[in-house]
Order: sequence, then structure tokens, then C-alpha cells
Amino acid sequence: MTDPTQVIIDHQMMHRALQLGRRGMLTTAPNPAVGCVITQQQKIIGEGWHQRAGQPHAEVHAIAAAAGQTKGATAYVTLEPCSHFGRTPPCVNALIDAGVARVVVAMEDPNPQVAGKGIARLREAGIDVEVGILEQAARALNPGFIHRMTTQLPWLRLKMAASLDARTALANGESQWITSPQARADVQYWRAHADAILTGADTVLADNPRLTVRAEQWPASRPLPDPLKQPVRIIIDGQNRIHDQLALFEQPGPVWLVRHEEADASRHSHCHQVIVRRTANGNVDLHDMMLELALREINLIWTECGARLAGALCDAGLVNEVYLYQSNQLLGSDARGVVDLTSLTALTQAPRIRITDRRQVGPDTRIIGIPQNQ
Ligand code: AOF
Ligand code: ZN
Repeated sequence: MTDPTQVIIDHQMMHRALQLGRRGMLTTAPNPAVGCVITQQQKIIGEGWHQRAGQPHAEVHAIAAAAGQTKGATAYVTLEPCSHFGRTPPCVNALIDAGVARVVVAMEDPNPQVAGKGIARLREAGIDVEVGILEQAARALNPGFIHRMTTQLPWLRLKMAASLDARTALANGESQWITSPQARADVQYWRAHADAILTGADTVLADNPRLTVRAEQWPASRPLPDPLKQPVRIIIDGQNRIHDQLALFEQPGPVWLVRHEEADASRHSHCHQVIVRRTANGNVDLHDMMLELALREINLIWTECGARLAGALCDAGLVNEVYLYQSNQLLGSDARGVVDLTSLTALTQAPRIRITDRRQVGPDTRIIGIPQNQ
């Protein structure tokens, strides 16, 4: 039977490794964020976390920090140590060479190049390996990476802003600033977690948004990342309506345009063009678009768009998480809804959202949930 004191220590150490891993959440893409702690006689002798793709993995940093004290040590890692040569050599080799006796892993690496092979290699080398401690928390570190590795699609978060009576704009289209500055600051924080911000040409032409992450709007309660990375801005432009005189193009960071095969590639040649199939009714095939974006190593997408695109993404089953900011205003029943669900004809078909978090953000309420088709 496992020693109960050891179980508590294992949880404490993995908790620390998760804390370290979180430090990389805004910088490691397309790699996962990973943390590692090395202990000797239940005392931490080395810590590390993955910081950037191409740079050393968490284990390598932790082994270096433990500076030659690793013989017989225990390593706690939030993700299975890698067994392949990628941008960097395998971490299992580094752990075996360091002489660790035990490795505790929170979750298996879903990357097919690893997928259990790292654990097997460690066991073959006579190392005691334990898997699954704080697995749920480890999964929450990398929803985009895990989803892309297991489904070949990015994880898509759909942000919506609505009034208390769940309306998004007046009938005349006036819509900016329904929610409070605090809610908009929170949006900046979540934008920064994404590899890409996705919207449609309709929204870009109507609102002329910048779709950037801005230091001046960053929430005061959160440490400002340095440097502030700009997610790729992706615009679905099936009818070639995007023109050069947009605020989007005055800001730093890449813009990608999603278009059909027949699009005129010479227009906006400075933008990367993601060419996708059309659906039977002539629209951009959203599923095909998502596959194309995953091929470009986009793990996590933050979507801020109009009701039509939001509905189309829901109908296509491509929304993995919704972030709804609900203000304290009433806009009345002539105002517009948040999501157009055109295929919905019976209440029994109404999609349900499993609410995972609900809290106050300034005067507004933020609701996070997972559509139940997921
Ligand atoms: C680990 N520890 O800290 C991370 C791992 O191209 P590379 O060499 O950076 O390898 C990237 C892959 O390695 C990535 O897809 C994932 O499977 C794993 N990430 N593994 O042992 C780490 N970041
Ligand atoms: Zn590795």
C-alpha cells in the first residue's frame, strides 16, 4: 500500500509543478506549458518550466537547477516526459542520465510522437513511474494543445457580450460598449491566452476593431506579461471584402485571411491566406478552416464575432467553450440576439451549455461553459 504521507507530498509537489507550468501559458505555443520539480528526501532541489518552443523543456531546466544532486531523486512533471527528437532532444534521456529513481507524471502526452512511449522508456530504464496525479489540473493547463493533438482541430472559445436580457445590439446595429471596462480588460487577458483571434469580415467592416492585446487595457489585478505577444488575427473573408484602410492593419502582428479556392490571391498579398473549401451554399467551410488552422499549429482560438458566425460555429459543433459577458443593461425585445441558430426548430434540439464558472466582473457577470455536444 502507498504511504499516505507520500501521497500528500506527491500532491504538494505536483501542485508546485503546475504553478510553474502556468508561467509558460502565454509563451510556449505551439508547445504545451509544462512544469517540473525535482526533490531529494522530499525537499525541492530544482524547479523548471517550459518557456518557449525551441528552448529546453521543463525537465531540462529543473535538472540544471538541481546542479548534480539528482542521483536517486524524484521528478514531478505535469506532462509525460518526451521520448522523441523534436526541436530539442528527448527529456527521458536527460532524466535517465540524471539518475532519477522515480518520476511522477500528471498526464500522458497526447502528442502521437510521445503518447506513452516516454513512460515506457523510463520504466525500461528501471525508473519507478506513477501517472495521473492532479491530471485534471494538468489538462486545464493545455486545452488547445491537447485538443489539437487528439482531434486535429484547435480548441475554440466563443466570446459573447450581451445585455442582462441577452441582447447584443440595438435594432439599428449600435453595439459597441455593452459591457464595462472591467469586462473588456478581462477580454484582453483571455485574448492573450489564444494563439489566434478569429472574426468575420462583417464584424471587421462594421466595428473596425484592432483585435490586439493592449497593455493599457490589461486588468490591474493580473501581472502584465513581458513581452506582450500578439495572437494572429484571422478574418473569415469569403467574399473578398476586406480592404486596406482598416485599423487591423495599423497594428503590430500578423493578419490571416480565410478565403475560398477562387479568391484573388494578389489582393492583400502581405496577409497569409488560408484557402478553404466552400460549403454547398457557398460559405466558407468552417470545419475545413479549423483543420487548416490546426495544420498551422494553432492550438487555441478566441472568437469575437457577430451572431451569424457565432451561430454557424455552434451549428458546426466547433465551439468548445463559451465566454459570455452579461452587462447590467436591458436592451428590449427589438434588439438583436447573440447567436443566430437558424437550424433550430424544436426546443429538444436547443444546445445546452454546462456552466463551469460564473462570476462578477465589475458590474457585469462572466459565464464560462462547455457546449454539451462536446
Ligand atoms: C516535455 N517537457 O516541457 C514539454 C514537452 O519540438 P520540441 O522538442 O520542443 O518538442 C515539442 C513536443 O514535446 C510537444 O509537442 C510535446 O509533445 C512535448 N512537450 N515535453 O517532456 C516539456 N514542453
Ligand atoms: Zn521534453
